[in-house]
Amino acid sequence: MILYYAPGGCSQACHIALIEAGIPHRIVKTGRDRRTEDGHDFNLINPKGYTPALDLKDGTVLTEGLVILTYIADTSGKLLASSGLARWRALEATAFMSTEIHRQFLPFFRGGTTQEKEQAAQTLLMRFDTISNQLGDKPFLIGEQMTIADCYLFVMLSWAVMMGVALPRHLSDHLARMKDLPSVIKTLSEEGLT
Ligand SMILES: N[C@@H](CCC(=O)N[C@@H](CS)C(=O)NCC(=O)O)C(=O)O
Repeated sequence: MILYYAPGGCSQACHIALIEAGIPHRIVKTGRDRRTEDGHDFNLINPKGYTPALDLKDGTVLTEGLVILTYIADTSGKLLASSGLARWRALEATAFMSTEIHRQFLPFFRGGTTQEKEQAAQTLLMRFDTISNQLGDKPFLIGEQMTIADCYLFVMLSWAVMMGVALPRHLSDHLARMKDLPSVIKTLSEEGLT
């Protein structure tokens, strides 16, 4: 498989998941100019123009982080329960992050006004509070095992720290735990972020 990614972007959740799941893959960096590091027009690979995109080896390309993460989990049998409430809670949390949290960072990444950033930071505090209550003292969001929700959460928490958004203690602890995982260390190193 080939993961098209942007260093430190939301694609990082898929990168962590691929490594954690042990799926053979390679990664291809994609620039803001929509060129891949190996010289291709990324718009021809994913006409939506954004990362992540996952080439399933036969030229079939999957997009949307939530779907790619679910595909990685279902293909590997790791990072997501195959049935039952734990599966739906993990998907629920991942959807919450991909829709309700991710977009709140837009004013920070796209040169929003101070007022827009302050408003977004307020909403982020509320959203992170919800996730923090769900996490509590558990090692991972859904329980004892890491799931795709933790991969996504890692990226959202990293962005929050980068943008100076204060995190509840449970979430800063979660971020610190994730940073120590071999899969996360490898991901950051491969993305040139260490
Ligand atoms: N709906 C997409 C959004 C992906 C997305 O926002 N990707 C960002 C990086 S975090 C990107 O590539 N932005 C570049 C652009 O939109 O031109 C998903 O959930 O995967």
